[in-house]
Amino acid sequence: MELHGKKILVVGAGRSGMAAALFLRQHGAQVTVSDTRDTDKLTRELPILLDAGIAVETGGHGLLTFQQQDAIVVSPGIALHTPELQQARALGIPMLGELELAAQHLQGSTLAITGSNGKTTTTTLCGEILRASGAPVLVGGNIGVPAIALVEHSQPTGWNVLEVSSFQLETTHSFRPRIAVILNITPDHLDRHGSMGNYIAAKERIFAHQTADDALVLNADDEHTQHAAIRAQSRVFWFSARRPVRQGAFVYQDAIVFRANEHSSAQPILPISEIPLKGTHNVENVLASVCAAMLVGVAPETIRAAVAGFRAVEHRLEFTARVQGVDFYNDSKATNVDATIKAIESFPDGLHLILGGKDKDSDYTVLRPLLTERVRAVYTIGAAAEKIAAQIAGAVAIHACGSLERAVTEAAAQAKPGETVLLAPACASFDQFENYEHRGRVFKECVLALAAQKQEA
Ligand code: UMA
Ligand code: ADP
Repeated sequence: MELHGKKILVVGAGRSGMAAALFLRQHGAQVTVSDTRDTDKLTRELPILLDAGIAVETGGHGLLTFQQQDAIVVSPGIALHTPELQQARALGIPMLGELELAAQHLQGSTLAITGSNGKTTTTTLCGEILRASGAPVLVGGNIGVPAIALVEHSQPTGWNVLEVSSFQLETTHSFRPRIAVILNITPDHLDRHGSMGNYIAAKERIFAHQTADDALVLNADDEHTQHAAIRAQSRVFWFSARRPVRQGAFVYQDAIVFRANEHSSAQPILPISEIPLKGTHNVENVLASVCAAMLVGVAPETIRAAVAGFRAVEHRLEFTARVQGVDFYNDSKATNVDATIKAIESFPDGLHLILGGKDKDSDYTVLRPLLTERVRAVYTIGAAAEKIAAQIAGAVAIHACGSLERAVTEAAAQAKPGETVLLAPACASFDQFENYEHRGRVFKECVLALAAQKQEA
């Protein structure tokens, strides 16, 4: 898309919108940014935008603003069915996301990773493995640094490792990663996508423009990614923690091995015992990373060393402290039910589990068998507390706590030495916190305060 002189509206002045607006302006577009936040909530953003010569609409989206544009760049957090965007679509104004814009300008090859869970862990690990191989590597996307902000640093011989979300994929039209990974597809963001079918369709856009020159890495043990293979034009590689695969990465005799094609033998990459992360789900993340790295051409010994040196990303089953024999784990990023299941499965039993927050139209009844098997008590917080309590009633003891602070205190009082207090809330955080990082930080502060208090006593 030619940008010079074009009138382009950027919707949303968050991380994605700010980076897109500045990029577009630098490339000579006439840019307007529209945000529902009021001026007094945009004190950091406004001077940056105005200094760059960007027009700004605050406090809502005006229908007129959306009519007079050559193109509209939509932030990932904004649903496409908002009235202003629907009207613009009816007028035939091209609409794209910041990921699509980035894809049109990034140099080098792209390794893109999506999935309901494990994206950040796998993206970070892939970035570290590729970097260890000596290639110029940039890491960004949904993980935090917008893909468009990577463009100016991207190199023709380099790799762009991108975490991509369903929200970002929904507004792509030509995005074509050389290697695409779908880790898993389990219910998430159904409040935004409306149905599981729409959510899956958005995820599958990661390979929609791939050709036989590209590779697609899929989870052989996930129902939805199994079906996705039928629609792929690219070469499909599989990973499995349970069984050998035709081509791809799998676990064999307690080691991760890679098979380049169905005629070749499996090559050992690293023993499972060297993976420094908890849980089978992290074995899956390592399998996907190994598969992608082998397709890039990284040497097995480089992969092995990079995996061994990897540490859990903050707020993902992160060990916080041991207080009077009780371990505290922060898995604030468990913002959906499947991530909570994986977190519970990472511990044998004796769990005190903090659940709750902003509901995403989730079904918590699926937690019931695991709660009965491994969890001593659940401590509910936030807006979803009543729904959760109703759906898990009878499976486990429930303490209604309201706030995270109270949940930590209550769980600490109930837990015996050798047991574990786990924050893996299965919900978004926005009812009580700025985001999941904020929630994780509050949890850790409460635990550390408790530790200090117990030391004094
Ligand atoms: N806004 C409007 N109109 C609306 C709704 C929102 O103007 O109708 C404005 C808000 O006032 C705010 C801005 O839009 O100023 C927020 O935009 P955004 O929600 O798209 O958030 P960004 O700050 O741009 O961050 C986005 C991603 N956010 C979402 O997808 C919700 C970030 O992923 C991503 O890191 C960032 O771009 C850079 O790529 C976060 C996320 O929660 C971590 N992702 C979801 C997830 O991981 O589950 C998908
Ligand atoms: P994402 O970026 O997709 O949210 P993260 O790596 O940040 O993924 O992990 C999010 C949550 O999901 C954390 O609670 C983490 O413990 C859990 N998790 C990580 N990898 C997986 C996986 N492969 N399958 C299921 N859950 C996972």
